[in-house]
Amino acid sequence: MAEQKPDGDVTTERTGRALARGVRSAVLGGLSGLLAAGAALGVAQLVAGFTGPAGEPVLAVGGTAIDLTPVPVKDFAIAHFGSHDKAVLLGGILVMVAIFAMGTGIAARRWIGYGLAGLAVFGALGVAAALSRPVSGPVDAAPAVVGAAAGAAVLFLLARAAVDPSRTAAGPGPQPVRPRPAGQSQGDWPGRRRFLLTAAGAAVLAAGGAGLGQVLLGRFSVAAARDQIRLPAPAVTRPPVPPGAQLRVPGISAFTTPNASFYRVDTALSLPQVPPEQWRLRVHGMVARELDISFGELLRRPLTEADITLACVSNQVGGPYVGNARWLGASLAALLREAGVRRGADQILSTSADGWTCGTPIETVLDGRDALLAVGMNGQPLPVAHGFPARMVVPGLYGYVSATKWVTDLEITTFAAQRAYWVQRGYAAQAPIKTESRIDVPKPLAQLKAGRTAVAGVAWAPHRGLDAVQVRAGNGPWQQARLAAVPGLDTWRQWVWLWDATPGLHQLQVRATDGTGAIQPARRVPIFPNGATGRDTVTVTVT
Ligand SMILES: Nc1nc2c(c(=O)[nH]1)N[C@H]1C(S)=C(S)[C@@H](COP(=O)(O)O)O[C@H]1N2
Ligand SMILES: [Mo]
Repeated sequence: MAEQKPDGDVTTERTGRALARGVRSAVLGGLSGLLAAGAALGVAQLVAGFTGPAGEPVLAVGGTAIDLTPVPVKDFAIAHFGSHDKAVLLGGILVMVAIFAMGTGIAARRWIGYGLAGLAVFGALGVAAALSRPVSGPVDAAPAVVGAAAGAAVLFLLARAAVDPSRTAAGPGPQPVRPRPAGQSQGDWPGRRRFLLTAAGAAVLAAGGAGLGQVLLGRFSVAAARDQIRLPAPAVTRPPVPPGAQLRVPGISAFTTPNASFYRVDTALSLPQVPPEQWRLRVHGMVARELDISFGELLRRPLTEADITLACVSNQVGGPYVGNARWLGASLAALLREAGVRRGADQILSTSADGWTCGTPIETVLDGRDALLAVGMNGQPLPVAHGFPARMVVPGLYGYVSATKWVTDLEITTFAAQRAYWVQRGYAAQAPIKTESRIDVPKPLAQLKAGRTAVAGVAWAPHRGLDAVQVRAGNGPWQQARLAAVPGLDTWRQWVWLWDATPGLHQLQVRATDGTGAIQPARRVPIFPNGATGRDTVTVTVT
């Protein structure tokens, strides 16, 4: 373009210098924006280290995003990212912050007001998110406010350092080109040293604030308090799980899922840290007597052991969001009887320390099943990820209508009067776990040798019990699988079928029959609004 001009040489040099200056300005602007945002987040984390985790702006924005996420997007996230959905969300937020910060930094090169406005927006979002969390107080606005102020100071100092003295005014339009001072190269610009020093200071502020904040936030961890807990012996013990519950088939799901590999599903971006000495459970609403019990009082109640399979409504056919544990807890029914449920009440609306809500039918809790206020899982205090210090577990109901973790409040009410978290988002208010079966081995697309092959897995219909499992290859006849022993009606059940595999491509299919004689439906329905149905199918090649 410049070459076409008659005064080519001068114009080319001038255009080249202008271009270099433009690129440099964009790089400096983008970098300044990133450093300002980094300092803002670092300082915010440091302040949150004093005021508490609820005000940490990235987590607050993430938590708000989760609550506002439309159901289909949430189902997509759970299906595609699984337990990594939270890491993906946080990563996405940080990428968006970085892009916004670079844009703001570049705009701030034109006029610092744009930059300050950008940081104000950034801070306001953080404040709004922090204050709208169910468990936050006014003090939780502090991290975002102080962080945004720190970011603004950093942006201002960087802008002042990086100002180009060869430009007379900060306004747009052509700028006079001044001769470069002798001995100064293209990469060397006035203010460079000052900019670099300021940038290094901002980076230290960002990293130091984040690191120190992280350490301070560690004060809120309940890991040490959990280690101190000694669970009392159960008043109602169960015999050990019968050895016959575990088939000797390599690759089959363990009958008792170890705590460390138990699936985790919840809306909590950072795990609620509820100190047991501060924990209280309030039982109120349509009751004769309100109750308010401490963790010590809960441990002094008669505790029951029970093997119960927990399943998530978001589990796809064949999916991983199901697990079985031996729980230890106080009877929920006994607690309700003590409070005296008033006539007409039909729902327990339970609330967690982080403000999530869950609606459970009172009738189900009172019908004699082992509905628990659990404190132990497989011989350990509840892991923090699974609800420490106390959670609900009710056999036969999907987790979102029964299994409140970090539970602190039970309101006795009606389904007509109150809708819980997922019910507000369209999920069914009544959600018994559907009869399901899963093929654990062989794995999908496995290459097998012809001959005797174990096809095995688990099937569940908690509280109805599991009576039969049938398997077939291709369109062959349904064959009875052998069922493992079970300790009761409330757990899943292992099954195995010895298949005489012949060469070719085969589709293996499974279906279960529950204790009422009903066969698991073949019809595929999606997770929404009350759980998926269909048959788990695995395709294998036999040679
Ligand atoms: N506080 C709280 N409790 C909760 C949830 C939640 O989001 N918050 N999710 C529920 C759902 S949908 C399921 S399936 C179970 C999962 O329990 P787990 O994570 O211990 O496997 O917890 C339930 N309890
Ligand atoms: Mo769930």
